[in-house]
Amino acid sequence: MELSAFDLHGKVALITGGAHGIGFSIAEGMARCGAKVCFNCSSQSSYEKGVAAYQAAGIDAHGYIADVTDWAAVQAMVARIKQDVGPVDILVNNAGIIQRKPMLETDTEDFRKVLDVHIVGAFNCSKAVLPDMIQKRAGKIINICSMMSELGRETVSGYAAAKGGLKMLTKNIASEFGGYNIQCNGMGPGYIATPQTAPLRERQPDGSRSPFDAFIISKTPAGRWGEAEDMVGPCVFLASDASNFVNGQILYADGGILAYLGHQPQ
Ligand code: NAP
Ligand code: GCO
Repeated sequence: MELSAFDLHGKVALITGGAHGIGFSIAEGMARCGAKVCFNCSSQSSYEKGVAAYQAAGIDAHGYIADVTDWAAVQAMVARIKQDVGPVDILVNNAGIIQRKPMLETDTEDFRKVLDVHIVGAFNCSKAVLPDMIQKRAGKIINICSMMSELGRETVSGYAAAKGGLKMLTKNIASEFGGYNIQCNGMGPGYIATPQTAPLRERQPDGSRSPFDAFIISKTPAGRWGEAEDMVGPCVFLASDASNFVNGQILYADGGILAYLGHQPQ
C-alpha cells in the first residue's frame, strides 16, 4: 500500500452540520488531504460563521443551508452540489442535536425531534447521494455515532436511541450497497470538547471541575476530553481508499472509554 491510499484529491465531500465543531474539523482535515469540501448547516447565521471560518483556514468550501430532516431540501441541496462541484463521493452524516432531560420529563415531540435529526437526517442525505455513488461504483458514507451508540446514561434517552439507531442504519447501508463498492461506516467520538458538551464542562464556582467533568476524565484512559481535531484521522481513513474493505464498522475514537471498566476503588 502507498501513502497515496489516504489521498482525497479529486473527491467531493459533503459534511452535514459542518459549519463548526466536529463537522468543521473533519471537513478541514479532508480539505487538507485534497478533497473539495461542501458543508451544510441549518441557518443563515451558521452559514455566515462557517464561510468565515473556512476562509480563515484558507479553505475554498461551498456552504449550503438545508434542514437534513426535510427530504425535499436535502434533494435540492445535493442537486446544487452536483451542479456546483460534482457528485458527492464522501458523505459525512454529522448533523446532530441533544436534549439532556430525565426521560419522564421528556415530551414525545422532543424525543421525536432528536431521532429525526440523527436518523431521518442521515437516511435522507444517504438516499440523496447513493444514486450517483451506485452509478460510479464507488462511495463513502460516514455516520457520526457516539458512546451512546453502545451505552446509556441518565437524561439522554432520545440521543441514545438515535445514536443506537444510527449504528444500525450504518450496518444496513453497508449491507444493501456494499456490492456497488460503497462503504458505510460509523465514527464514534468519545467525550469531545465542543459547544455541545460545554454544559457538562462548566467549572464550579471555585474553578474546580464539575463532578460530571471529573467523572469523564476518570472514565477516559487517555485522562482528558477529546478535541475535535482528534476526530480527523479516523474519518480521513474511512473516507479514503485505505478503508475499501472496511464496511459496516463503527470506529470509536474515545480515548479508550469503551474498553475501560473504570477506576478500581482504592
Ligand atoms: P455541534 O457543534 O452542536 O454541531 C452540530 C451541528 O449539527 C451544527 O452545525 C448544526 O447546524 C447541525 N444541525 C443540527 N440540526 C440540524 C438540521 N436539522 N439540519 C442541518 N444541520 C443541523 O455539535 P458537535 O459536538 O460538533 O457534534 C457533531 C456531531 O458529533 C453530532 O452528531 C453529535 O451528536 C456527535 N457527537 C458529539 C460528541 C461530543 O462530545 N461533542 C460526542 C459524540 C458524538 P447549525 O450550525 O446550523 O446549528
Ligand atoms: C452526554 C454527552 C454525550 C456526548 C457524546 C458521547 O450528555 O452524555 O453529550 O451524549 O455528546 O455523544 O459520545
